[in-house]
Amino acid sequence: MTGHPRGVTYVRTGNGDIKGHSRDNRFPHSWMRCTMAFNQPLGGNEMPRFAGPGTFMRLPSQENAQGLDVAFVGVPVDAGTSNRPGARYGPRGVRSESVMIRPYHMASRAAPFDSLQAADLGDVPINTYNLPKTVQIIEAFYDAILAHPCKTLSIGGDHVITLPILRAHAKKYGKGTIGLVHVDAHADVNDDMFGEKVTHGTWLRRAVEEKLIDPLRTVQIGLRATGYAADDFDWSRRQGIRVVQAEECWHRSLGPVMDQVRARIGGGPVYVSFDIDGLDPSCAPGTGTPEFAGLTTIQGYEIVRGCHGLDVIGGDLVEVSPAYDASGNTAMLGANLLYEMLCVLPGVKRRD
Ligand SMILES: [Mn+2]
Repeated sequence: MTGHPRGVTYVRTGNGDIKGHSRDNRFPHSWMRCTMAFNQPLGGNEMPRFAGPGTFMRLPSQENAQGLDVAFVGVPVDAGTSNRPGARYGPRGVRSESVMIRPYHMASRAAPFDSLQAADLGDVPINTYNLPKTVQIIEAFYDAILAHPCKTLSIGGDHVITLPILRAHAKKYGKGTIGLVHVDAHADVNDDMFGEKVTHGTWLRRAVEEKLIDPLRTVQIGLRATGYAADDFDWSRRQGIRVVQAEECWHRSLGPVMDQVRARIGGGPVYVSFDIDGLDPSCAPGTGTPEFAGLTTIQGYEIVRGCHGLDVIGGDLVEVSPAYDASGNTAMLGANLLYEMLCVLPGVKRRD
């Protein structure tokens, strides 16, 4: 049962028939799903969690963004990675572990699948032998999605993917207008790596230089550990970016930090880019460039939930590398953070 036309309500009648449908034995418990006007994730009481489709939360898959409010997209790239590889398997790993997530958000009462038409658009068909071409392929893929009134929640892939995604968004929303909430252990503002200008450690510098984002409405949270020079963090500050180093977060709730972030970003479009390595390796070991003394899982949730009320236009969760994720928990955490992003998108209803 995929792709309910928006606005159509299906009602289960006394004899088990579904009004508007002939009886469909494939979905014996379909009453709940069929009262919904929007696509629903396949529930754990309809199909065992370890089975069924391999889409994000087992949502319907769709070929293009027609009729969607939000699309999940996999970007299976790790050619931009500087150390441990494997983020190319991130989309598959995150989708696989997303089966545990239920549609209703208990704490905020957000019911995203009552409010938005969502589907999984599958993966960007990147060229794994050619990073520059891959970056072009990603941008064109997002251009096609953003031609529709549809937002994207992307599953990385290493952090290089955020550059072409932002290039596409800047064409739609305007150069220099997009604010950025960037969670990461690393500033990602190197000028080059091995002479290459587009990598997972340079994308943010390129985004500032190309005026894809507004540095004054950009915040980096979780930066830490070691660098080659003081400039590794100070370059960001010189552009007017607010840098919240990990030490500023230790032993604290990030609620007050997010109050400041919302005040700084204010109105206008904002994109959320969440590198799983912003969290401590005790929470998220399955990643390519881990750094210790990072944010906790709870702080990661506080950051995303703290984006509620902002005009969030999209987001990504990057750098999950399943080969270093023996338990699958890093991928599961990544899936949950994407769900948290979904719940703070404008227009998501909160149940009374
Ligand atoms: Mn990072």
